[in-house]
Amino acid sequence: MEVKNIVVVGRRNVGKSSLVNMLVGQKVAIVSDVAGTTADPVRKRMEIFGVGPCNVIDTAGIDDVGELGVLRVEKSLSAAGYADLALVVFTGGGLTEDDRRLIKVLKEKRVPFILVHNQEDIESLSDDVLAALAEECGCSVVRFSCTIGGNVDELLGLIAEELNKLHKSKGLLDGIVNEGDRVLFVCPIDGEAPEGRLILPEVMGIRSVLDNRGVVTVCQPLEVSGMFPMGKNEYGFKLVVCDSQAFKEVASVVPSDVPLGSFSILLARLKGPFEMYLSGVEKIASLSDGDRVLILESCSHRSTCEDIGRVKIPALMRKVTGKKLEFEFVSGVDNIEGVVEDGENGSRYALVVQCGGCVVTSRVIRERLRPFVEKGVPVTNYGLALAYMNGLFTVEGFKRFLRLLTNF
Ligand SMILES: Nc1nc2c(ncn2[C@@H]2O[C@H](COP(=O)(O)OP(=O)(O)O)[C@@H](O)[C@H]2O)c(=O)[nH]1
Ligand SMILES: [Mg+2]
Repeated sequence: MEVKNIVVVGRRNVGKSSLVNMLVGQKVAIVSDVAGTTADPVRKRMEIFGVGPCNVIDTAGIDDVGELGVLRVEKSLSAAGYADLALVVFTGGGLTEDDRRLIKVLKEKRVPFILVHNQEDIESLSDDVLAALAEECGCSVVRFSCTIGGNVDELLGLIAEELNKLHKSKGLLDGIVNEGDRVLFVCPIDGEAPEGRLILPEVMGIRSVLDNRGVVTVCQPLEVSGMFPMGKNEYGFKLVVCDSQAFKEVASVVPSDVPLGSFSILLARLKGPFEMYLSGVEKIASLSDGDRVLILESCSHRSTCEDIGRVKIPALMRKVTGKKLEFEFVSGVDNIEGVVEDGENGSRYALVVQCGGCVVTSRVIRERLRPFVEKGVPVTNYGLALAYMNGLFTVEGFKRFLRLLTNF
């Protein structure tokens, strides 16, 4: 399950750290009346009823000053950019210039936010100002006091509501499968399958078909031919989705007029800028000797993903293009600004390949890719790059599958 990131932002001393402590119910962040106590973003995992696991991230004040202060502000804003939801803490009965600048950044980065007026026990937010702010910012505004407490549950309820808005539009097959549509999932149960269960994308897919009132049939590769008697789509499957490993085997028995794709491509569509990935993947065909390819891994300790990104993709790309390519790797979700800036005109990379991002949110992926996209560097992802290099783009069923994904 995706872990949602909730970032707490605002000026210094408005009670951000106090609020984080209240939310997670323990003292994880240092609270003090000395402005600038919180330096680096501090994250704490918690479970929110109706949402699931969340990281609550405490940040330094966005009005910090001085050489280090400016760096801290940058870190806070960068953390805010990755968030699924921001809690903007403010005090004193209204927004300041700094608060408004922060809100502008959140809007630019399309991060939903809730305004939390803290220290209500010192100065209260008037009804008029509250209504005006809700109107102006298009968000919920909550009165709060960390000293008095009391309405933590109300705030948690609003947080859940906001995060669920986001969540609802996120099924693997949303927009593709409609009521009554039949879908065939091919899930190999081989040595790589986990003991006693299905892998996450398969489960997400089944759930999404059900959410959209479709009908899903699940089988292993050997049984696929039986689903198409006489090589005809007699059961009227709208599409077939299989594990990438089994693609060739399955493609040989599925009629060519049936869209045939893989879970990794569906995941790519859900998790990233899909149209961009699609045009970016074509760059592979025009790579030249000496070109640098950047591989972005969003998780750092997954041996299977690591093998795909560090070994399989570079080897296949060198083989398919026949060019002398250089590969660089960045793992984890660290800031990549240093990597991006390192070029005279534009970027030093000819292509960026992003991993499937199974453990991060789509917002994190988009934010990571944004600097490259802004510099005009083609970006694509593991699933699409592998499909392209394995020749899937010339398979009729796969072409139909891509059309289904982009034309709804
Ligand atoms: N009176 C009052 N003081 C608060 C409230 N929330 C936080 N404080 C105090 O404000 C100061 C700054 O709080 P802190 O959480 O460190 O703020 P941050 O810099 O935004 O993280 C501390 O002395 C807190 O005890 C509140 O609701 N009411
Ligand atoms: Mg603090």
